Amino acid sequence: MKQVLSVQDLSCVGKCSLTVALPVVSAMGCACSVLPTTLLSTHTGFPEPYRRSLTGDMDAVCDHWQKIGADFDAVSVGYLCDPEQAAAVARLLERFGGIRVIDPVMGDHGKLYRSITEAHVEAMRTLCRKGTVLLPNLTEAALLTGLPYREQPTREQCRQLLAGMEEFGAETVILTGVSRQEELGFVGSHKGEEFSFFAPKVPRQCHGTGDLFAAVVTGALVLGKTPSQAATLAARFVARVIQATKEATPFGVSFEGELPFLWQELHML
Ligand code: PXL
Repeated sequence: MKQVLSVQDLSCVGKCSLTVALPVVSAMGCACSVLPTTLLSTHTGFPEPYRRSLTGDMDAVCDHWQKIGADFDAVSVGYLCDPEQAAAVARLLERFGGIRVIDPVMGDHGKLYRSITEAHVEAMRTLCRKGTVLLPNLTEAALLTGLPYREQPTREQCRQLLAGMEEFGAETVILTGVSRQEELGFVGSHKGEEFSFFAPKVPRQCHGTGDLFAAVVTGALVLGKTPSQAATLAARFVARVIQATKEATPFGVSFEGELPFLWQELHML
């Protein structure tokens, strides 16, 4: 069985990060190990969550894994709380192998999430240099590359963002949340070759969908699918999940009932 390690926060209420990666990766038939980087009572979309950083525990956890011979076919990195945590994850990626999927979660719609600083952005630039696959949204790609943020970039502007992100050295870059008039999708490049996918836009802002996308991409890649297949499956799954979510709230999306779709579509590829 393929072994995935998911490295991100454990937000106890409000589906995102580990609470979506675990069920999704498992539903795809892969084993999902976890390294919670911070314990939060909720994600930061709720006011004033309780939080306890686990940055100081990460190296000791990795030491133990190395002792018992644990290793992974893919490591998937999501939301990190501070620059020190990004440095600890960079050390982890030196020790454990496989495909490194990095979602540089820092903001959306042109704005940083609460508590993300310029030092954090700089630490994420360093971390991105260790990725095989980078999954920035438009906001994160603009922040990381220094290019201007645009709500609806043209094809050429997407290409410039992709080219800027490619300079971090990853094989694959997928720009997520690319908005056109009536459509939403992604634009990617794999070893310089472009691919994209767009679906009709559902006018609903749902929390945690980027984390779902990253989990599906990781599962599909570790099972040997191409980056284009993996990202298209992820986008179709997320579109269904948004459709199934009747009311967008910070508690999260209704992805559970769509897991059989994910399994079926995965096995049709
Ligand atoms: O879904 C991204 C995410 C993950 N984890 C935490 C967050 C966010 C976005 O706000 O706050 C803690």
